[in-house]
Order: sequence, then structure tokens, then C-alpha cells
Amino acid sequence: MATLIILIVVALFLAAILTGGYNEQYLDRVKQNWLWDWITTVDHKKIGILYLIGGGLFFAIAGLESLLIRIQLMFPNNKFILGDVFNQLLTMHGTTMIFLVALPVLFGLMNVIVPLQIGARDVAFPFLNSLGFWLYFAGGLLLNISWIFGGAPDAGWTSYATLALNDFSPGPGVNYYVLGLQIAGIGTLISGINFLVTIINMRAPGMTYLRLPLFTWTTFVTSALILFAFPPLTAGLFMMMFDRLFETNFFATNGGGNATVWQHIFWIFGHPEVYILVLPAFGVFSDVISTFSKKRLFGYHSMVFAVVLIGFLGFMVWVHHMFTVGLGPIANTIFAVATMAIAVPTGIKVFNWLFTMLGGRIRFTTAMLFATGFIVAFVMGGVTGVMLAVVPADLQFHDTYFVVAHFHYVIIGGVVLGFFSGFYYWWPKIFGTFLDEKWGKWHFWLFYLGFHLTFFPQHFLGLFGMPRRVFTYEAGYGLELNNLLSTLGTFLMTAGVFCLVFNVLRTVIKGQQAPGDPWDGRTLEWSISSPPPEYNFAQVPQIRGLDAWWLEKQEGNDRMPPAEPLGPIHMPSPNYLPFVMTLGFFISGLGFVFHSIEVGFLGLAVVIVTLYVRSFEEDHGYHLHPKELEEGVNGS
Ligand code: HEM
Ligand SMILES: [Cu+2]
Repeated sequence: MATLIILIVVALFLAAILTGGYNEQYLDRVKQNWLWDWITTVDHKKIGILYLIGGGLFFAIAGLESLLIRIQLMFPNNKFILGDVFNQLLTMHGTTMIFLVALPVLFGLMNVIVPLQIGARDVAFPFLNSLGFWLYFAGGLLLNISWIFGGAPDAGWTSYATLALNDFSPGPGVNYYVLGLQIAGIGTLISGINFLVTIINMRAPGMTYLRLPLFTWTTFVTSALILFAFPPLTAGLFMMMFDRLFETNFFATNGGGNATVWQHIFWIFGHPEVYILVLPAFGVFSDVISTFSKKRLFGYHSMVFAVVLIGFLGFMVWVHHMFTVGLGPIANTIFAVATMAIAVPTGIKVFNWLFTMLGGRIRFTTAMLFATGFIVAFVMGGVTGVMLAVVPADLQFHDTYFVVAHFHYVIIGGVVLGFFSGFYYWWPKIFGTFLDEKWGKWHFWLFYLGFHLTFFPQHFLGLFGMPRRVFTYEAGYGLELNNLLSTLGTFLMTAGVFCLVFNVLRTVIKGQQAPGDPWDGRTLEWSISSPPPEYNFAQVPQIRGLDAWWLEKQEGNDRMPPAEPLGPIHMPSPNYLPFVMTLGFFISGLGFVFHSIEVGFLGLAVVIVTLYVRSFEEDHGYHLHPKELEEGVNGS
């Protein structure tokens, strides 16, 4: 408690010093500060950028962790990082990548692009959008300060009971995991619901479901999956928190609990999570491939059907992570068959992408390179996935490097390449400048070759019997060469990421100006200026078909037909409450990590007070008037 008060006082002093001393205009100055602007923003485009920054930050951390892991495994009997620290690095790498990188960077793209693709002026709940971001960021921060205060979690990203309970993981490490993920998870759930409502409610006139661009469709299905997958995770984390903090026995086997239940709960969330990540990437590819092939997406309706089917089947297969638990042959068989069934809609999608490119006028921009590279990598990850779904084979593969190779092929080959593709594709729209194509191609080739070099040999490491999650191995078992290659590949990937960082910095400093429609795009976001004005569309557009913007261009129009007269536009005002509420959650989380019940409840009290303040807040936003708008209209 005392520490907390000291921290708050220090924070106030810091704010005063940074903004030029404490005097009467102190509050005014704070409010004019650019930082305040970003903290209180409710603009979906700015929140999208915040997600990209947050995800980028955590990507750097988790990437560094993987580099350290791989350096330790470069040579047999290496003594670089051993034992507990290795376990912490491994756990934090996996947890950070899945929860704090993969989904948030996709959320960044969705936040900026989805409202533009459906012709909306914002998301349905701008206040919640801001809250969702800050909760994610605070949860991630809480998880990562574990490195400094008390030790990082070390029970693996799956945090299996009973390993993760007090008997085998004393100390605060796993507390950070259960509390950090809960806070971040609430943020994710809130944002998912927001996207669902936005897509259902905020579509421009004429934008029927079967005219939605694929990226919006996949965001829709992903958000529905979030709605069903994250509550089980939250419940599971709650139970584990009770087992650890208050000595309950949900999973503690010595008190009559059942550790297998944790596995079920975790994977009922965990498997759909894979699709939550990869479906938006599918959406990116569909948009990118049709744009750069100058063709309508082949089999649009079957693509939509496949996305929905994959989303549904994603919930039916979680037991393929538990074949070796001993649930019996009938359960194993049912789940094996269900798992293999997912290959069918996935295959439909792959063929549709190929048919879209067939006969198209293809432009190999960086975005398109990432998209085509993805198809190869993802198909390989899919094939090893079907191999893992064969129960007797899985008994051999389980917990070996074969699995590590498989899921990195899926997650990097699908999600990360997908994100990069979308990043290059939409960068001009988001920031109004072009990323450099030459550096983009260096990024692609280094990263892509490095990726295969890192993870392809890991299949063989697994087949040769190297278990995952070990920090060393003996010489003379045929594991040296493949481990060495794998680590060298990691260096190549890192070099690729540096090209990206350099490219972004270069572009921010002296980027070339981008027009509204730099790629000759097909979907609505390309019909307005880059970057889009605060209100997105001066007049909400009328949608007349699939690929709405392409359709208008074909008919010789240089703007979308308006669905409403030019008039005042209602905008939500910025709000600092999401940030304060998040601060409350953060304090509360930190309190519970260290078993300090008073600080825990103090934080929750802050949350409740902000909720109260919010309920009585009378803020109807503000209006932008047509006169102020003229500039935006002509500029588009
Ligand atoms: C950027 C290049 C990456 C490299 C070089 C890398 C490398 C590694 C290595 C060496 C391991 C340890 C394997 C073991 O001993 O079991 C690992 C585990 C893992 N990685 Fe990555 N990884 C990368 C990117 C990613 C990404 C993008 C994700 C997900 C979005 C991810 C998710 C995971 C997960 C979930 C684990 C399992 C952690 C655990 O078992 O607790 N990785 N990675
Ligand atoms: Cu799975």
C-alpha cells in the first residue's frame, strides 16, 4: 500500500516536470499535450494506430525472447541461459506472442479499416473501443513487469495445472499470468463485441452481408469466435486465480480437484484462438490478392461460406490438443475426424485464391509477395496439422519439436505474413505515405527465407526425438545440424524485421505522399482521401454492389454516390475515463499478484467510481458543420 502511494506521488511529479512545472495552468497544459490527445482519443483510426504501436512493442520483446531461446539451443550442452530463466523466456515468448502481438496487430488493422470498408463514421461504441485498447495494454504491461518485480511466469503459455499451482510454481510468476491475461482478455472481449455490433449495425445503405469485403467478413466471424471463446478463458483464469490466491481446489489434485478440467477449459478457448488469429489474415489475403490480380475474388460466396464453416468447426476440435491425456478411443476418434474436416473449407479457400490469381494481371508489390508466400507456408502448416490429427501418430509427435514446427508454420505462415501483407497494403491509407518497396522486398525475402530456415529443420528435430520446452540436448544424437540451422534462420528473420523497422522510420521522416487510391483498389476505403478525414465520409455512400468502389470506377465515377445530403456530422468527444478505469484494473491486478487484498480492492474501487462517473456523464459529443467539411470533400 505504501509503495503504491509513493508511486502515485512520483507519477504526479513526473507529469508536472514533463509539462513544465506545477502552477495554475498545469491542467490546461496537460490537456493540450499530444500525449493527452492520444490517451483520451475515441477515434477508431487513432485507436487502430495505438494497437499497431502496442503490438509492435510487444513483438520486439517477444522476438528478443525467442532469439535468446534459440541462441541457447544453437549448440549441444550450451550454457548461455539455463533452467528457470529459460522457462520464463519460453513462457513469456509464447504468451506474449499469442495474446499481446498476434491479435492486437490484427485489431489495429481491423480498427482502422473495417469502419471504412462498410462506410461507417466510427465503430458502434467509441468509448468501449478506447477502453478495450487500454485494458489490453495494461494487461500486457502487468504481464511484462513481472521480469522486474518478482519473476516472470514459467509454467508454459498453457499454464497447465498442477504445474502452475502453488506447490510447483511458488512465487508471484503465475499470478502475473492469471491477472495480466484476465485484464487483457476483458479488453479483447470488449473489442470483439464492438466489432460485431459495428458490422451488424453501422453498414452504409446498400452494404448487404453478401457485399461485405472479405476482410470485414473475417473480422465479423473472428469477433463471434471471441464472444464464445474468451469467456471460458476468463472463467478458467478466475478458477486458477482462486486456487493460487485463496487455496481453493478447482484444479489442485491433492485437494480433490481435477487438472484435466483446466486443459479442457484452456483448449476450448485455445483452439478457437488459432482461428481467431488466422481468419482475419485470410481476409487480408482475399482483399490483397484480388486487388493485385485486378480481378474479382474467385468464388466470393464459397469464401464466405468457408469462413463461417471454419469458424464453426473451430469449436468442435479442441480435444486434438489432448489426445495423449487418455480420454479414450471414441472421444479421440470423433475429434480426429472433426479436425481433419477443417481441411475441406480451408482447401476451398486456397483454391479460390489460386483461381483468383489465374489469368489475372498480377502486380508483385510487397503486399502481394507476402500474400503469395503465405499460401505456400500455410499449406505446409496445414499438412502437418492433418498429420498431428492422426491419433496414433500424435502419440509420437506430442510435445516434440514437430509440434513447434507445425504451429509456427501456421502462426507465422498465416498470421504474421498476413499481417505484414495487410500492413504494406493499408499503410498508405492509414498514414497517407508510401512504405518503400525496395526495403519492403528485402524485408520479405530475409524474413521469408529465415522463417523456412528456422522452422523447416524443426520438423526433423521432432521426428528425431527432441522434446519441446527443453533447454539443452546431448551431442551425438543427430540434433546438432538442424538446431544450428534453425538458430541461423532466426538471425535472418531478425534482419528482415530490422528492414521493416528501418523502412517505417524512413517513411515517417520523409515518406512519399500517397493519393486516396494508390493501388487502384476495389473496396470502399480507397474511395476517400489518405489518410481519411476525422469523420471518414463527408456523406455516407450508397453501395450498389460487391467491390463497391471498383463498380463506380467502372462506370466512370470519381466518387461514391452519396446516400444523404451534406449536413452536420455528429462526433463523439474524447474521454479520459477509459484510461482511469484501466489504471484501476492495473492497480488491482498488481495488488492481487502480491496477495495484497487491500490494494486489490482499492483498484476495484477506482473502477467502480469511474463506472459511476461515466453513468452520470452528460456528453453528447459535438458536431462538425458542412462549411468546415468542404476541404475534406474536395480533397478526396
Ligand atoms: C519471430 C520468430 C519466432 C521464433 C524464432 C520463435 C521461436 C520459438 C522457440 C525457439 C520456441 C521454443 C520451443 C520449445 O522449446 O518448445 C517457441 C515457442 C513458442 N512460440 Fe515462437 N517463435 C517465433 C515467433 C512466434 C510467433 C509469431 C508466435 C505466435 C503468434 C509464437 C508462438 C509460440 C508459442 C505459443 C510457443 C510455445 C511456448 C510454450 O511452449 O510455452 N512464436 N518459439
Ligand atoms: Cu487446435
